[in-house]
Amino acid sequence: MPETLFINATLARLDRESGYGLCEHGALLVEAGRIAWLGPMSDQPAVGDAEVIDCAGRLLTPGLIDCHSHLVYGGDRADEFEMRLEGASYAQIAQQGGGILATVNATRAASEAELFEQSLPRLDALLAEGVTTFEIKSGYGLDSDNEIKMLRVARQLERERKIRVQKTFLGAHALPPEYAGRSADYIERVCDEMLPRAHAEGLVDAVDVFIESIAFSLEQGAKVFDCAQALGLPIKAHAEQLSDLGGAVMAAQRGALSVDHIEYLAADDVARLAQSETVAVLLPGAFYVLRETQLPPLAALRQHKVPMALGSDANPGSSPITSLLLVMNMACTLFRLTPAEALRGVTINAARALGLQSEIGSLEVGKQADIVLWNAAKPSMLSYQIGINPCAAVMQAGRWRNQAGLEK
Ligand code: DI6
Ligand code: FE
Repeated sequence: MPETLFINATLARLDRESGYGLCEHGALLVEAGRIAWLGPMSDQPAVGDAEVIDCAGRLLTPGLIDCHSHLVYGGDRADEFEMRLEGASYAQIAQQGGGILATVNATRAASEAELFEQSLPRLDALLAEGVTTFEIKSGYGLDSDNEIKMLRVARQLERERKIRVQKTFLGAHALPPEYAGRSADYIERVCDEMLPRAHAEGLVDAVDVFIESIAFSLEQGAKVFDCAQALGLPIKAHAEQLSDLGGAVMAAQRGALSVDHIEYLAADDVARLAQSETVAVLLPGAFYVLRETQLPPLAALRQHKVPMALGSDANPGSSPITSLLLVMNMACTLFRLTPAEALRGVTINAARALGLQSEIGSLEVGKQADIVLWNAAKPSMLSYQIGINPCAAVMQAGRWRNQAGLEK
């Protein structure tokens, strides 16, 4: 693999406790798929026959990381969107077979090939904005075969596009219709059959549970975590999205990688999160689409230095969004994150939320060379603009993935 030397770059290294870690007039050397050196051009080491990329002052960041998505699913829910705007209530839509269960039906009905074909454009939209690592959850199959089918599609997307996909088992996302009124039985099935089978196929990097009044209880969540941890798998939780059931603290006390949504997390509980390494994953896309008004406890998260990450939450119901740049903008506008917090949220802190911080998420010597060159001179541009894609070129593990905007 040839060496690549970037020169005249504005490096956002994301290598410190806060801020961008900017280095202007910087250079960065890639060797054997890893970052071999970076720093001011004035200190640049001599290199042999490396490919030299003159960035002309433009910005280089680590590859973006979408640490929370449900982008593998069948069908869409545009009709429901339309019905709601024409005055139908959520309950009416549910009675007509809408909501999560509509997506469960469409996902179950789709073959693996159809699911792949439907999911690829969503993945490609995120890829085009410089995303190099994805997390993709199951959770619309809700039985062994269909959960495994979803995770196989996630693996196939990873292989097809030569990206990194972390696969998360979310069997406890909703109660399938055949278990109506028998949620304890379903959780037993998740623990005794569905999760062990998916894990045996090597399809599970982490286990997530939707702990919510409309989904599973705190005790049921804890039970699934017991099973996950007995298999040696990391855990994470959808928690405190619509109400405060204590899911985030319970998950953090068990060493969860992340707790996600957390709009209803009490500020007083944030100190308890800070006692673990758990990352707070904020999902402004769902907040926007559901027109929520309860903000996550941002002041407390900052005060206790809980790392904050951002995800697309790409899903057909509450977040039909496949733009991580738009999510960064929403995080700034709706949650009042600073642009530096937003960029950290889709790089180093997103890496932490996936347990991959020693490998990706910042520009540091030894890390995998996942690098984006932007048609922008400063990092605030990434959060500021809506509807333009400034991604010029993407390198993944030292190989060019998209170099359309690259001038050599
Ligand atoms: N929280 C959400 O907002 C989505 N899932 C979840 O756990 C909703 C998913 C959907 O409506 O399809
Ligand atoms: Fe989600």
